[in-house]
Amino acid sequence: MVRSSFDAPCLSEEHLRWHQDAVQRCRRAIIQMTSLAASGHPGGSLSSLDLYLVLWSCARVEAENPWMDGRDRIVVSHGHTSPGVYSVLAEMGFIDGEEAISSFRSTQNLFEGHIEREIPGVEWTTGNLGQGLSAACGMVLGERIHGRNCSAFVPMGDGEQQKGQIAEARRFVVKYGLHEITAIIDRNQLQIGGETEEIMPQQIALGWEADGWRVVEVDGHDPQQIFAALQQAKKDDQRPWCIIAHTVMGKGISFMENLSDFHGRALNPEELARAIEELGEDTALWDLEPLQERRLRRPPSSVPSMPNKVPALDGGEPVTYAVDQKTDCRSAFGQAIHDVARASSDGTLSPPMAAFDCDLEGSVKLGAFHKQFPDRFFQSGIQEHHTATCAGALSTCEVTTVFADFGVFGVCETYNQHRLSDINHANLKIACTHLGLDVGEDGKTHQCIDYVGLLRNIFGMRIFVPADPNQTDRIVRHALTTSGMAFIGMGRSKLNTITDEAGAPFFGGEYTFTPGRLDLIRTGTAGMVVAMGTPTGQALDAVDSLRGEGLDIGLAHAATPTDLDASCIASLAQQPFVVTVEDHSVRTGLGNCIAEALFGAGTAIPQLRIGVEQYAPSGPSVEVYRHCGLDSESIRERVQAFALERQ
Ligand SMILES: Cc1ncc(C[n+]2csc(CCOP(=O)(O)OP(=O)(O)O)c2C)c(N)n1
Repeated sequence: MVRSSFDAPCLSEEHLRWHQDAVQRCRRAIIQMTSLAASGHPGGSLSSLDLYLVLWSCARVEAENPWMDGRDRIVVSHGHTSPGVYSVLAEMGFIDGEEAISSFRSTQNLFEGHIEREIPGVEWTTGNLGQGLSAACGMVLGERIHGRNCSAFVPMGDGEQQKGQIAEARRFVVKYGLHEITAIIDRNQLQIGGETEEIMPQQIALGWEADGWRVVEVDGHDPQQIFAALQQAKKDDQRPWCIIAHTVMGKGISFMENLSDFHGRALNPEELARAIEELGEDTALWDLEPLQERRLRRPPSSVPSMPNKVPALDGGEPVTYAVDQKTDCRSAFGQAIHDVARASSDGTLSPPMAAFDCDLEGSVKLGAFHKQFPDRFFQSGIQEHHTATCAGALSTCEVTTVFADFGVFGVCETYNQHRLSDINHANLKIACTHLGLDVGEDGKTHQCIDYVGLLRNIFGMRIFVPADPNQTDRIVRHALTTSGMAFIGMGRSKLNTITDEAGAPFFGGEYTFTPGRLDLIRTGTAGMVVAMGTPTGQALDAVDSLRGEGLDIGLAHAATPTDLDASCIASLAQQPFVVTVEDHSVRTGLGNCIAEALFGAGTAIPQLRIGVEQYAPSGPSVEVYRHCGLDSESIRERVQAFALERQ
């Protein structure tokens, strides 16, 4: 293997000779890998191959130390070119080539169909096209926050350029002067369905230039040209560069060249024999059998994986909002994140934290954080897809990162970005306001009534839904100081403080937030109301009124609806019935979670689900809740009727 650096004047003769030999070995590996797996994407792997070889042999990355701080980041955005990436990583000593070839696309190993961040040398799991540039932005910000410098290179497909998130990301790069980033487009003119210009005409160069990038075009199979463009891009500290590399799909195997058919198809046995011949090798010596045998034997993976680093933050002192101090959960969130940031700052240094906003700063209450830590606040505009990915990637760089937005944009609009961030072991905190029906007069377009149903599919996501500002304060401090993905959901309105039977703040003072626990606000034996989030105050009024009439109903709050303690469920199962109250779709929210948990515990008690049954109209929140039967009087009536039916 020959290595160089972008500080060298050009690629040496020795490097060029090695490159030509290495290209052949990698082509061989790509063909072997995809043929053994009988699937995969050889076409784009072959067209991107020269780019990958120049990048991995010249960037500041080390096979011996693949996760070193301050390394350059090679973020391959068109993750389907995994055979090309794996072949080059093997060539550069990051991974064992035989293991990659024999286990490609098999369940025993990490060499998946699309590149995985777990593989040394791979920075971000991609495959959902359009997200790589955003991820690179997060990584470069992460290095900057830690006072280090790196370059980031983002190879992408040309069909991929159709994806809108890329335009969002390139504007962000220019706004924040992230000139460390260089985009490299594999312009092979083809995508799955044929010619890129036929599938969707696009002015690739003009688009990038219009957003402030310097665009250059190179022969994507000439290593010296690729090197020169990358070197100049790296030197330019004024503008980011986009290198359009003209390539040939299927490069190096004549009958595969310029055919979109080979975008995502492995060779059949006859084609394989022809390819071997073209690679100048003896078919008889090209024995796939040992590799096939190894594939079937399924030896365990020997691949070490990227360590997860999470900063230790100081949660600070919890705040208690008094009973007469009516406020909204989002303000409590704004106060708590600011508190944690202050408690975690080291003298004049900002904390290892960051917050992203999409043009809703005042509404999502990031003002205080922004004011005190302007270098940690990122105004990303109405570009939620980019923001979600960028924030997710930054959160993997030892920076606790908050993405604050309205529920409907921060969850519904960006679900797939969060899913990919979770797959990438992100540590993102998604703080959503204007959740449920509590959006003011904005109406059904803005009512996020499906967040539990959506987010519970994301295996690493913890879902936190506070009942009032006091619980919001505790939950925000908990989410920021514990690792992993977390969602905090809050409404818009000022809420009454939830009180205990003595009239003191229930979630204040000595209260500590414990995930999984059902917080028992009122004990009772005639049935239990379990509420979630904003309507909890209404449920409390309803329950207190029924208790005043002699019906001994209890009230619990489920702040972690998808993760309920077995012991809490066991005591709930002792009740004659349960009524769930939520401003979430009744089809997929708290009611479902409780029903599942009870069923899982082997109990079935009668259940009434009060929730949102249809898209709701515009109107002041109080009226919208009444319209949907989620005001205290409607809840009281339905609980009473349900109790009576069971007597
Ligand atoms: C968001 C998203 N939509 C669709 C796909 C399915 N898909 C995989 S590759 C591909 C075509 C990509 O074309 P291009 O970027 O030109 O890559 P190449 O054909 O050169 O390998 C599509 C549509 C995807 N992976 N991600």
